Amino acid sequence: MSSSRTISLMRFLIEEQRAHPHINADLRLLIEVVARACKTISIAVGKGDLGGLLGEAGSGNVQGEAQQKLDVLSNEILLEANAWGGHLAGCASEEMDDPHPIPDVYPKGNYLLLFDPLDGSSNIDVNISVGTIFSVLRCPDGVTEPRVEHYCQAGTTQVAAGYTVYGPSTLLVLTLGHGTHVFTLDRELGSFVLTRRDVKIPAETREFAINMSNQRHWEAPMQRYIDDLLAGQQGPRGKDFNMRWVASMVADVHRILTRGGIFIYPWDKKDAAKPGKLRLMYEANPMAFIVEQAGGKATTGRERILDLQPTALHQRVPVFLGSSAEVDAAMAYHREHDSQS
Ligand code: P6P
Repeated sequence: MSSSRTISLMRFLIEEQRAHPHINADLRLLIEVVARACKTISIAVGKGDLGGLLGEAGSGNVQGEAQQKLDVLSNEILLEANAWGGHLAGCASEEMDDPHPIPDVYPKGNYLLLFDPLDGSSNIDVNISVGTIFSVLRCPDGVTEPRVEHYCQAGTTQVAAGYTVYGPSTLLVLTLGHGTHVFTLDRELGSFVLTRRDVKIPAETREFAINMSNQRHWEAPMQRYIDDLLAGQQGPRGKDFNMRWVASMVADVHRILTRGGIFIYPWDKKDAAKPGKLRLMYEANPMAFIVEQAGGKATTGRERILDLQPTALHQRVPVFLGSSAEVDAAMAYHREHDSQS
């Protein structure tokens, strides 16, 4: 039950607004609307087979991926929730080729919302945790019909970012630029309650997350880095490592946020034209903001993700993120390789 000790998301946002004036009423409304939409998604995901929403929708998205029914529903829930509030100038989604304008019947606001409505959705049919990832940008002054170029802002310009995990409990992880905080959905109250304030990722780790089946396709420094992790105590790193790979970025990142680790989705030559698998604008950038606010690091293996200047809405990027000392160690392998080539 709620008590004066429990801090709801709404109370947290009001107290953050008092402390940081850039958090205005529209941004507060945006976060609350997205959180409410994620509660609806959590209910739909939680029904599993009983909801008649498992399996493929029979359509594909701009990524060339088959859409799950819940991908389509989650996308629609987020679009509908954010249409009427007057806080957004537009939305962009992994599931839509082009930016989505706010219908003319509603007032427009000063923020741009980008999201992956249901990350890891290929895991839904096997009942593994999935989630929503979102990023908030300011719409450039004077722009009322934002186009792709208005969304293509560096990750350092984000005003907020978050993800949810629809797992044993439903969690909302949020940063507004002043720390990373965790809220747990109290299903009796129907609201998110602050359960961890200002999370910090341990700088060191013995755990890495990567899809090892791609190993033969990685570039040389990546091969050497992982080989040295696998060599354990007898190897150059002088300690044994553990591996985890959920194949849901939200689940892997949340484990890292909670106990440390490094998450890597590097470039591989399976499809050499693609710079990586994960999308910059609504996966890598929001996760990088969240991780950095928790004291971690997020790079491409060579440069800071948040500094990248985007050129396309759905562009992909290699991702190394998590415990700062381990991200530095992985970058050192790439730096040494590059200095010799
Ligand atoms: P793989 C899910 O499709 C996703 O975008 C991320 O959530 C996840 O980390 C990655 O792809 C998994 O990729 O190649 O292991 O299936």
